[in-house]
Amino acid sequence: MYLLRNLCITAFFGTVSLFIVQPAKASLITFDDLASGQTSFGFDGDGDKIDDVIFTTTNPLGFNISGPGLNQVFVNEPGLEGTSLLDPDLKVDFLKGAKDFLSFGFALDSFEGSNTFAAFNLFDSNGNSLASTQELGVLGTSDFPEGKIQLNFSGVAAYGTLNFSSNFGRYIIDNFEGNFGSTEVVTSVPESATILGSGIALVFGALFHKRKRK
Ligand SMILES: [Ca+2]
Ligand SMILES: [Ca+2]
Ligand SMILES: [Ca+2]
Repeated sequence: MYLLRNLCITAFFGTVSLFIVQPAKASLITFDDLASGQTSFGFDGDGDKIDDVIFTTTNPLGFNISGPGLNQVFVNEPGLEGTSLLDPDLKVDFLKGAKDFLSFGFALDSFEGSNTFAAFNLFDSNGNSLASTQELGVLGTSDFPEGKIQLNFSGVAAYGTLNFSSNFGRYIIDNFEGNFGSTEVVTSVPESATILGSGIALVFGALFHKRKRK
């Protein structure tokens, strides 16, 4: 009887801890395995060999991996570098959707000014606009204007377009962060909760055992 009750309590607390879902943790795309000349770059967050996020350009010359060089605030080369002469210059598809927020750093081959900016537009699967933002590049610790785009939104984003404007026609982005629906949401058994559950079960079990003996 004692053993059965103890087992039931252990099972109960074990089940409770199983349903604790860890908070969403964002994924970071570093572009460290991008090769120069590619016209698309895929990110496979969950390692199932199917890309979850794909960046593409219509420029047949493709991307480069290095831009302004040392001392950048928001870019750690390699990054994704390309022409800013198109509109948009870059498209990003979220094959499993993106949620809550997206952010990335950028640098522009340009002087500072009102024509030195990065713009980001986000759409759902029906092509409806979810959110958009535009940031001026400003001189920091490198020789090139830089900035960081941060876009918070509700709903599920299917794709985004990026447009850059710079005097000398080039941009670079890096550290593209977001919840892409692949590796971020993890349902698991947090160790501390399981240990706590087992501990409580043991204490309860011991109490029942004592009472029965009395
Ligand atoms: Ca990088
Ligand atoms: Ca995948
Ligand atoms: Ca452009």
